[in-house]
Amino acid sequence: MTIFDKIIARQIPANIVYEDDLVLAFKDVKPAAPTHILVIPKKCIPRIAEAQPDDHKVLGHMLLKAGEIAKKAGLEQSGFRLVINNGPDAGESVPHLHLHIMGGRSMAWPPG
Ligand code: DGP
Repeated sequence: MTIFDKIIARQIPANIVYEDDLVLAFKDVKPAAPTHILVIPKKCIPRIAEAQPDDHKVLGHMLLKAGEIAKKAGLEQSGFRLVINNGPDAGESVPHLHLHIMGGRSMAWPPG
């Protein structure tokens, strides 16, 4: 069970900003931007490279909800970034797929 499964099961606390049958969204405990929210599937897909064709519904849902959550957080005009880290070189640290929504400051490209 990952730390994110424990958040889904309410075994550890999190600042939850959105929830439905398929996904949960909560504030990142180590924010790297003024707004930093994680959107996770309730089903444990370890990382995007391990998603299966059957997961297309939840993957699309994550993106749609990320846009809605970013708008609700007031980021529509200023902009925001969506990030998925997959594997060691990308800095993935929790083996439960998560989409970072980051905004509230100007960001460099390419990322470090
Ligand atoms: P990544 O590096 O892409 O695997 O990002 C994992 C993120 O998860 C990282 O930004 C910190 C966040 N995180 C790790 N543990 C917890 C936790 O217990 N609660 C919350 N809210 N966020 C966590």
